[in-house]
Amino acid sequence: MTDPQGKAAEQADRLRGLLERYNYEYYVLDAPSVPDAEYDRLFRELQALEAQHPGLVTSDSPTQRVGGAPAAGFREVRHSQAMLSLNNAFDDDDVYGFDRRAREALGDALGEDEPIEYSAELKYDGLAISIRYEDGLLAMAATRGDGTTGEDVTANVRTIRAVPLRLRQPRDGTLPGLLEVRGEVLMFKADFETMNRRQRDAGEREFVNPRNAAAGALRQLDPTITASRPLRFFAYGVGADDGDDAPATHAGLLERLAQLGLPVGAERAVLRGPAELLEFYRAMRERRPGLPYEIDGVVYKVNRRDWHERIGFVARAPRYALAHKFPAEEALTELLDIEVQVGRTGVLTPVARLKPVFVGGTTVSNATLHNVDEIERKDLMIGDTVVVRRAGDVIPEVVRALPERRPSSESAEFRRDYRRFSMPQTCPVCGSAAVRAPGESAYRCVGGLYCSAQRKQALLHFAQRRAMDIEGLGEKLVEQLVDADLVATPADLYRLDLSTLEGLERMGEKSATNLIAGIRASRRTSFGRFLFALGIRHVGEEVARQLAQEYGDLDALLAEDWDALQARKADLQKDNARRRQRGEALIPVPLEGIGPEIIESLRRFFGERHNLEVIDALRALGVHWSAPETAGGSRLAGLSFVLTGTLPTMTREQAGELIRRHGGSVASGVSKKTSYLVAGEAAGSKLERAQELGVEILDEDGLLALIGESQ
Ligand code: 9MJ
Repeated sequence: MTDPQGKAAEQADRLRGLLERYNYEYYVLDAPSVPDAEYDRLFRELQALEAQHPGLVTSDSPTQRVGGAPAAGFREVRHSQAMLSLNNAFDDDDVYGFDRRAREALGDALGEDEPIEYSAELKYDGLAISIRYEDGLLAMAATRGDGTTGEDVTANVRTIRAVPLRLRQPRDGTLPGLLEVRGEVLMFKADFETMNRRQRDAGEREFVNPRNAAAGALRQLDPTITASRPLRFFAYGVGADDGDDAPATHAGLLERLAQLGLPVGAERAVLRGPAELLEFYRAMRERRPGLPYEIDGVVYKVNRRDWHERIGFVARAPRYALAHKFPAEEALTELLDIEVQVGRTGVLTPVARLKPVFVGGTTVSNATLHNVDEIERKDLMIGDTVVVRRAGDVIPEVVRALPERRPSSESAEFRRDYRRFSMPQTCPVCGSAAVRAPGESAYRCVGGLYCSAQRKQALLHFAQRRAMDIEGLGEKLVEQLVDADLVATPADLYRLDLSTLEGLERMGEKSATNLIAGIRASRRTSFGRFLFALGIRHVGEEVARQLAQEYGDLDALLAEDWDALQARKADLQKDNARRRQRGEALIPVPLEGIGPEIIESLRRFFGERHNLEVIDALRALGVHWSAPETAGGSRLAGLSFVLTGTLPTMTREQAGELIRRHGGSVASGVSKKTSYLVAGEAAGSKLERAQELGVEILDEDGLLALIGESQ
């Protein structure tokens, strides 16, 4: 072809093909092959070309997702096949009952001991829609509505890039003449956060959760607004379908939808019998917090589609499918009071006392409020009705208040039951001043170890498993020991005797003997653990380990001139900056990664006579360490590990210790620098991240083999 029009048509075709392919890779395969900027560049090129040659514009061109003027309202549409709702299950019994009823309905079709095969998938927390494709082209999209009649939201759904405007030609098979795809429109958590940040920056109202944001976006009369909201789509079923290759199973149907270029969730499985369904449910409940989108449960569907009719319906819900819901992560309750807790480093933390409420699978009666700024930002009043959230294993938190539930501020009720919180000027435990350092949001009690709350927390920190690992020394006991003035510093623990302990509440001879043994056993430790146990501000496990490795022993650390070290580091860093510019080799900086804040904290801690006395006393009472940190050799030197999931024979702490003993390091998050991810049972988002980055993945045996310890 040589004529310019023909050339332009060819180029427009080529651009559309590329854009469709990149879109498909991004939204359906979840495996983009080009940067977003390249997509945008090609898109603009196509736009320019179509502007020059308006005759070349096709209705399924990627440039035609947003079009048309705002509508006055949505047209009603009748679904050609009803959009079903699902029956819900809330516990194991409901799932067994579902399986039993399906078996009964199937009768002879099923062998006596033959389990029913199910297709299991996630239950996306979004909005159900139906999208009609005619000869492969998106013709109409409608909300579920009441299941029979919904609203025509075609213009809005066309703006969702995850929804193809044209179905892909499947490798084997033909395009159906008519296909109604059913699925869920939703918003990813990260996109929701970004969008809310933008709203906040622009002084606009924030959205409550991704589901509401998605619903709001879909119901916009102006599709350009919908286009600016990051919506996604997952397909999970069909309505009308005149394809000549109708799959025999639901799993096969999902596979066919994916073949046609529709996004289908990757977390799905074919399972046999109710016990396997429950296993799937539990695994997904574990993975829920790490998923990029919100789910409110899982869905089971009898896999054989010809059995669906046999099993039938009850009211409007099929008996061949079941939604097994997770416990709700948010609930409403009453904010009864705000109390102030004192932490190990003296930080005063406001804590909400709540009317007990069942949320996220447990009863919650306390929740963190983080700090005063948060209370102000959320405009909380004691007496308010509040939303409490408990997601996965995270600490329950008060998300927001419902100020619209407050009685009028003039009313007697309001004056009686509602009040604002203010931070006390003094520590509620010891009465010392509570001060707020400039630039910090936290108030801190200046009482130090004079403050019994800080003393208790310091002792618990000292005794914890990852520090001195004193078995049997829990919160209740520390409370008693401090309140009875039996223990003031960690050294006092090693002075306790049997008769003193036996005199305590709920302390028999046996537990007292065990505790004494636990305390004695803790005396043998490692230098790193000991440093961590001291509770020096900013010195966590990893920094403590680094210090232990660098100094080897306590005396070297105590002899350090911190001011001189600080100056030396600063000089070297300046020197290195110059060397880097000139392309010269860099000089290693001591305690790389340990910044001025930590060094200042060390200087203060070891400059305090009282602390040195406690350390001397601990040593005099038999606390000791011998093993250098890399006693096991250095097979893993220079390698960085991340641990996730449950390992078969050791805890993650033990595996970490093992890695470090062989010279490796352990980080908390997966990055390009990670050498290996060690993954156990129920590994979640870290595993996904490692797979994305191509980080090598090991199981426990693999780790042992690497070290050379496997038999
Ligand atoms: C959701 N919400 O993810 C169904 N759903 O199937 C899945 N909803 C459904 N399936 C039949 N995965 C009616 C509704």
